[in-house]
Amino acid sequence: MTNETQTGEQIDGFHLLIDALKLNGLDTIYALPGIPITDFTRMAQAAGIRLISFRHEQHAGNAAAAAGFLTGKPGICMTVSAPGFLNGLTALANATTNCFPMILISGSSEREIVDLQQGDYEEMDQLAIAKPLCKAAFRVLHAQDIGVGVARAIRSAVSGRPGGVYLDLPAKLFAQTMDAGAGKKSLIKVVDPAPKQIPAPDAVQRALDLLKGAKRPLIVLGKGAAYAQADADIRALVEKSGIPYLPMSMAKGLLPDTHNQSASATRSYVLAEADVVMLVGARLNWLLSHGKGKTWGGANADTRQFIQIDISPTEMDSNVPIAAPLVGDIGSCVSALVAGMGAGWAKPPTDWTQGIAERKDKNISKMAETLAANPPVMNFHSALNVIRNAVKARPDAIVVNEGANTLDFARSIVDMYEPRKRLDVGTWGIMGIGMGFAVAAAVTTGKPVIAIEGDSAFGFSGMEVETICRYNLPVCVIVFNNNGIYKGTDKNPNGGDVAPTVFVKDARYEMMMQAFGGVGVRATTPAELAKALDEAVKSGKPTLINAIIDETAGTESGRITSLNPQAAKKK
Ligand code: FYN
Ligand code: ADP
Ligand code: MG
Repeated sequence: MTNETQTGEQIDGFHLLIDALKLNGLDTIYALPGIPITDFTRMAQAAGIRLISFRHEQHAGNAAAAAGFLTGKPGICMTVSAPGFLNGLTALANATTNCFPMILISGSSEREIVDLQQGDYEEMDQLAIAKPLCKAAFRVLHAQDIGVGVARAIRSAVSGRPGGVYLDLPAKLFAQTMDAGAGKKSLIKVVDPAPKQIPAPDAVQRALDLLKGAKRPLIVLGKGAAYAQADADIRALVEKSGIPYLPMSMAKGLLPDTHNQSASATRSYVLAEADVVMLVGARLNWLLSHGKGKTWGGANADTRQFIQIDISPTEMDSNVPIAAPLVGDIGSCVSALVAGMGAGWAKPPTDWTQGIAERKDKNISKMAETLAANPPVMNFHSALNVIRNAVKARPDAIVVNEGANTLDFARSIVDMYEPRKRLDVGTWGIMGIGMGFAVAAAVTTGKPVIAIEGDSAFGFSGMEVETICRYNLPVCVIVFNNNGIYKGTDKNPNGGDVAPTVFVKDARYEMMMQAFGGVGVRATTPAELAKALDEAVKSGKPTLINAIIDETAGTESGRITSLNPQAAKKK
């Protein structure tokens, strides 16, 4: 602070924070007002920041996380202290697990009282609690440090492996004042927040050598590849190499699911048979059976080799040995591979690609038959067929998807055509992301959003339909209503209370949207569903379609029955 910067005018913590966010292009806050941030939300809105106010902090946090994934800038969530902070923390932990950049800013109680445990209003040592659940956590005590705090939060969220950051702001900080000129000078515009990380040339060559020798190569694209926004380079890698690829669920649409090199429709076969597998922004976690076991059995179980592209060096060898680790940002790694492939790159042997094509065609025809059937009571397939057609007609629409069967069936039935158009339960398989993700998708893109929700999954965030109506967002929620978790037919052997997985029969979910001025439709046939969805997408009006699904149609735990030992035994 030098004398020349002194202006005589004062600026407070509220405005320093607003200016620090604006200076870094962070123009939207997903929040829930209350002590001590109520005034902040008003002032931020008055200063031109878009303030999206939620009914529960977890959904505001999920919205910030999805905004981070879609834009590559940290999504900002703001909550009150203690319970509000804890509600937001679930979303922060989930964002970190999924490698989505977000910043949770929480107001907190005064340090002097909290540290002596003297019983302050909403007393809690929030920083200590947040630390193990996020990538980085900071507290700002002095107004002149707000600029540094925001800068550190931004860099921590988006550089290297993206993730969630916690920023603790005690109530007193907001009202602190300092000289306005010095305050302005204390703010930092972060230069190059997510610097490129160029892979080492020998690592690129090692990967190329391994790929070149492969007889049955496979590329697995994960949501890190979608996040990287290196769409053209990834397409070039796939098409120039001629290697079949498998998209993880949120990488669907990076190349259109109808691409002739997609091996989605014969997933089990390619995982079991591939001899060299190149992972691009996908971890070998439970979703890929940790790279071993039955899923990865087949002819090459003992000799299979992995190439892994990831920005995090410590991801390598996390489950199985990685023969060719390629550490760097996906854009740089993939473009280096494409350059290194040169002109005379030989496509994979045709017995591999032909074998895949045949199996895939067979499975796709089988699926087409199932989708064409129109059973007397609507089921997952006949309802999802309608959504499949709607997304084909509007490939720019964003699909949000959660549930068990509703998730699993939608993943394979609803083809995606464009990158970053599918948001789902992610790495944890978490329920409750639905309405938060839908709000962020609509707010950040302005595109139609189609939220495909199991009736159970919808319940976690259902109250946010009011938020959707309040901001008049182009979101169409489709509740797959089969009267319960997995299905609606469980019985309590003793009579009395209903079984734990069963809900109120024929619940009128559509009336929830009507209650707040949106459109609500009850659909019992594919034709009714198609009409309502078409109108929703065309009008952009907040809509909830209560799609009545055969209550006997689901299976316990969907496609992950193996993780539910009791259900697996019953099967
Ligand atoms: C896929 N398939 C298709 C198609 N797409 N057949 C025909 N046409 C098309 N377009 C086939 C594919 O080859 C598989 O058959 C099968 O359909 C399922 O494909 P999917 O969904 O890609 O694969 P799978 O085995 O379910 O994937 C494993 C998984 C996935 C772990 C990645 O289940 C997943 O993402 N699960 C998340 C679950 C979750 O989080 N649930 C929330 C908690 S629910 P085969 O090749 O014959 O195998 C709490 O209960
Ligand atoms: P999926 O669930 O789709 O398989 P994961 O979340 O398991 O995907 O994996 C995403 C991976 O992508 C993480 O290991 C993360 O470090 C990595 N990643 C994220 N962004 C980038 C990037 N820009 N460059 C390289 N790797 C990235
Ligand atoms: Mg259900």
